[in-house]
Amino acid sequence: MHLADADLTYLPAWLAPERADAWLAALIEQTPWSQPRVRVFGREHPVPRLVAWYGDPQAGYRYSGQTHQPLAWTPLLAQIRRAVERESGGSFNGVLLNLYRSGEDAMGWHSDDEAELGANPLIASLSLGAPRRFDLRRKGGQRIEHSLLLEHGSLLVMAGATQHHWQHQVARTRKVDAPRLNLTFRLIRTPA
Ligand SMILES: O=C(O)CCC(=O)C(=O)O
Ligand SMILES: [Mn+2]
Repeated sequence: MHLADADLTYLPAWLAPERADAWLAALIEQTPWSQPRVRVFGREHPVPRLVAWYGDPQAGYRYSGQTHQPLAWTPLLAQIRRAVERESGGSFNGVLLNLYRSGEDAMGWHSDDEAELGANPLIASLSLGAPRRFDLRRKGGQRIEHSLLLEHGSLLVMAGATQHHWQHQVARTRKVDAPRLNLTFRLIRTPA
């Protein structure tokens, strides 16, 4: 797929379905989920999903307006990290887990352009569970210019200047009532 000023590689069946099923079940069950609260226009709301941040001890990361100290890599997450590094050619010191419990859970428009990630971050995103639509629009734009259906066991690699020019979202939908787990592997260059 070609999108100007973006560098996206989508591998739909990166994992065999049985392996994807096993990882999904184990990760949902092993993870100490939390639901941060964010201030939007002066009012506090819980984010519409559950999250966990894992990483090397120094990989503090700021998201949803708070600094998060990493949980220690589990054997399973360390194994997944190695597989994702081999595939993407990147090296990562943290992974953000987002659990969308149903189509009611979502993530609003943003770019992964936090200063801690440096310029042109490589981000590898593993999706497990219910397929959800991943939309892209230009920064400063309103129109969705491209959408990908992120399937069970798929890997999406975002590289180059993608985060500089584009925003992404996972919108709410009434069409999905099953959970989806997304893992985004990141390299924190200057810890928060
Ligand atoms: O759930 C997804 O596919 C996207 C997650 C995401 O954009 C993020 O964690 O920054
Ligand atoms: Mn993102």
